[in-house]
Amino acid sequence: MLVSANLNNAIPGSGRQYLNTKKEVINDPSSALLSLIAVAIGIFLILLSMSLGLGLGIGLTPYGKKNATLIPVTITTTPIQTKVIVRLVPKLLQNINCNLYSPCGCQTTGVDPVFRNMTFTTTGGRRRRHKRVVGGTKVTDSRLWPWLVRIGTKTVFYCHGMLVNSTSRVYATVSCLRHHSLTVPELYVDYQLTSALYYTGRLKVLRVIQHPDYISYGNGLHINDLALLVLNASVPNSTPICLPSIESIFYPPDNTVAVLIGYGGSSQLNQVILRTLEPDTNPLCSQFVSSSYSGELFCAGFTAGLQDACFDDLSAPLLQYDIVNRRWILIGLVSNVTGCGMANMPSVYTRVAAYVDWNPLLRK
Ligand SMILES: *[C@@H]1O[C@H](CO)[C@@H](O)[C@H](O)[C@H]1NC(C)=O
Ligand SMILES: *[C@@H]1O[C@H](CO)[C@@H](O)[C@H](O)[C@H]1NC(C)=O
Ligand SMILES: *[C@@H]1O[C@H](CO)[C@@H](O)[C@H](O)[C@H]1NC(C)=O
Ligand SMILES: *[C@@H]1O[C@H](CO)[C@@H](O)[C@H](O)[C@H]1NC(C)=O
Ligand SMILES: CC(=O)N[C@H]1CO[C@H](CO)[C@@H](O)[C@@H]1O
Repeated sequence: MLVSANLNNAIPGSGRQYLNTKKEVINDPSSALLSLIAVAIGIFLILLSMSLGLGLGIGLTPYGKKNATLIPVTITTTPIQTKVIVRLVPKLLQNINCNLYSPCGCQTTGVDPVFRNMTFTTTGGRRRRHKRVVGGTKVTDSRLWPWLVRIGTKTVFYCHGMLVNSTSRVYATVSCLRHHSLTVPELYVDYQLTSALYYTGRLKVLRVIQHPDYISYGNGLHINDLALLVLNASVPNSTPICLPSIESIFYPPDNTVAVLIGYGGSSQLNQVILRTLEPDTNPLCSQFVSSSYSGELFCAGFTAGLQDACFDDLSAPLLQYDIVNRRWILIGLVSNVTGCGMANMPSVYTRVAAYVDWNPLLRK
């Protein structure tokens, strides 16, 4: 009776009918009697099974019971490996004083980024659920990284981009644009943005020039993963980032101090200090980038992880501070994220220095 009443209730507008039926059940003396009998049988069955279980337990002693009580003891005696990892701001990044007269790679406002020493307490291979740059600090001033833009449609932004050569040209990875099927004419960039709350402006992408030798392998390797976007106008109050001065498949060298900036899938911009890892000399990187592709890709991160790009940071820029010329240089773009801060899983970057001579900038 109750079952059919519930079914009736599932039909829209039949709630009243359900209430009526329920009332009937309560007032029906024969049903009440049946319920009482059912409850009594239930209690009897529970008691029976409990005594049976107890009996079985005793019957199986000495082993069964003793081992059962030993289980929680085993758990508490397993030591939880807690480690404290401190990563200090390298000297190079302690007092940045960018050259305001540089044609590229300097904040025109004279506002330089400040980095923080980071302390991590880790309990081993814990999985991270973040979607953006991990182990870094929030960036709340849009003047700090004026070269960074976000690329997407009118409603959703997916990939990171960097102003290069002029403030109307943007570097991004082909893999990110393709992953999100981003094509002209539905392509836009947002600029000078640290959070969705502080939106500054938007420009239209007129053209996308993909590297002609871009190849994507099924295993997550993207070779020649670089595209140039041409904007419909210049980003105001900005300068482009600098590029490495000479084309090189060996730049940057292993263990170079670098800064990754990214919004992830959220709107909050984060920055983190990383170290580059050369695939030719570093097994941490060669597990992802074989020697055949070490000229086009490199890694950045740490053996212990904790600081890294995350899954929504595709195409995010990796920068190096050139202390001699006092300006920032673009050395990498996130091509693949393997572990998002997990130990032994550094992210893979397009080696921007390998493409200095790939110059579609003059082809309008
Ligand atoms: C980071 O730590 C070093 C060494 O302990 C210290 O000299 C420096 O002032 C600290 N930097 C910041 C930004 O806290
Ligand atoms: C832009 O590219 C042109 C052509 O290669 C070059 O002459 C110029 O110096 C570049 N400008 C900047 C700011 O990188
Ligand atoms: C460029 O595109 C943006 C966004 O569609 C538009 O608001 C702006 O007027 C355009 N500027 C020029 C110079 O066409
Ligand atoms: C990144 O690489 C992994 C394999 O290491 C692959 O499964 C994944 O699809 C790749 N992701 C992208 C965005 O290429
Ligand atoms: C599987 C298991 O851990 N068995 C243990 C149960 O407890 C006895 C002694 O109490 C051990 O000898 C068994 O190895």
